[in-house]
Amino acid sequence: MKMSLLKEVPVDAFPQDFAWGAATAAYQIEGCWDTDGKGPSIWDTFCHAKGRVFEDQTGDVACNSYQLWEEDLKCILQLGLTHYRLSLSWSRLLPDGTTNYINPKGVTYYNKVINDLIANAVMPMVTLNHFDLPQALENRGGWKSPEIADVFDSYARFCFKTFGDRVKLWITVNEPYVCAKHGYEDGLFAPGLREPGTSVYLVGHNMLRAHARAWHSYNAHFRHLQGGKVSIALNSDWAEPLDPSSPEDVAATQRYMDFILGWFACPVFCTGDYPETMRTRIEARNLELGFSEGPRLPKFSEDEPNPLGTADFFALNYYTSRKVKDTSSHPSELSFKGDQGAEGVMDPSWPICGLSWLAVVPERLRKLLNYIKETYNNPDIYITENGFSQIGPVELEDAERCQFYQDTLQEVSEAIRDDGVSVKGYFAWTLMDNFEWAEGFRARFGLFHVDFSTAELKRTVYRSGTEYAAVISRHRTHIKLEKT
Ligand code: GBH
Repeated sequence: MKMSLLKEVPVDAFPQDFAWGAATAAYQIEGCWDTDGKGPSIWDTFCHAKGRVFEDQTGDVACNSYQLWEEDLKCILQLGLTHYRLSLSWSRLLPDGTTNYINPKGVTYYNKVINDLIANAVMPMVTLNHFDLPQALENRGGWKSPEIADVFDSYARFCFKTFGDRVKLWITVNEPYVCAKHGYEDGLFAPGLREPGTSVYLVGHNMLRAHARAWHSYNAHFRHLQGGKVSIALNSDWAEPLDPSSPEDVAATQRYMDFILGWFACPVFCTGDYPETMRTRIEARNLELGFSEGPRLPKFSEDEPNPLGTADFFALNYYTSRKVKDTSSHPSELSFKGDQGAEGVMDPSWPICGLSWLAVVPERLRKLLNYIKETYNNPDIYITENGFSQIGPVELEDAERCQFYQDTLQEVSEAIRDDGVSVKGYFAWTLMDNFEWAEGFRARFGLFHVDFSTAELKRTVYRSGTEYAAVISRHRTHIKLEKT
């Protein structure tokens, strides 16, 4: 018997109904990009355009989960997950993005996934949109167009109506920050636009409007029948000042957090508007740069539901942290970074796992959880993503990732037990190696390895998967003992 690397996770610190999960996203796993009536999404277009993704790889096949769902289910059961987070491909259900035409094969597929999960006592958490906007909607302006809120709301209602008798945990959109910043500011993600300092805020705004509309629809028409919960998944780094004795760095650190997390969390959980720091900085920069075409950071209209109060829990995606230095007086062009006036750097002592942006600092997760508790009025928190990537030769004996999960779950347990943070669940990113967006298949985050070199796409558990399963199983045993 090998020594267990996760044996020290104090399972007794986790509540009995804690959600032990893993997460995936449709475009990253499903493949069958044009099978059975699926319409294209912006990620299909983006990958097919060449030059955008590592080695021009695509999600055309990915893990082929559209055909191999039962293999995924085996992985889920082998881990003993209590929850599984998946996303729906909007254009598989609604090929042109609207409810004018519903693709019955898409409905059948997700019904099977959801029913199989429930038959095995695994609770689904379903994300309505994880980056893969229908291309037909992009052609009408996509997230930049104000009408998207209405179209998204119709899609959301359709999903609540179709799947909501069984799905009780919903995420409207995944990571509006990443979608807006990488999709419209840097062009790293679909739709690949580089429109610095303008579209990013418009897209973020319309995502918030769309989310708020969908939450209100659920609240008014479905909650009393279905009794579920709806939120929006927000990614955030943890930030701390590079020089703690510099008031400029301290202020920049707050701005850094405000421009990532506060941008969305403040409207939803705090004030119903963007953080004051964002408004102030952006207005000051408009004057400085002589920019006069509109407010850039839009205002929430009185004529539609405000985002305040439109989340039934806090959904956090956490990966990494930064030390922040003030750059507010550096000259710069119109851009999000320039507005933020803060630069995040890595501490040279922090180890990097795989991807260059991913410094491994699990202990900062506890700080971020406490920050959320203090700043956003002690919400119930689900960690909807967190993980560790591998690059280079495949190592099924992924001791470093095991250590990462050990350290992370230790931090979560302390946040719960010692700090009183209401953490309700943890979703490892990700169930299995998959299409890591612009990085293609070279970065592997899975608890299962997927062999992309043959058509079988065989799933094999990593050591970390086995160890995560052991933690979940120990928690189950602990609950049984407590009950007797
Ligand atoms: C999440 O996105 C996604 O929800 C998930 O689908 C994804 O697989 C997972 O995280 C792992 O990445 O510093 O210029 O190199 C996170 C998206 C993309 C955010 C890369 C940070 C760094 C770009 N991340 N980005 S750069």
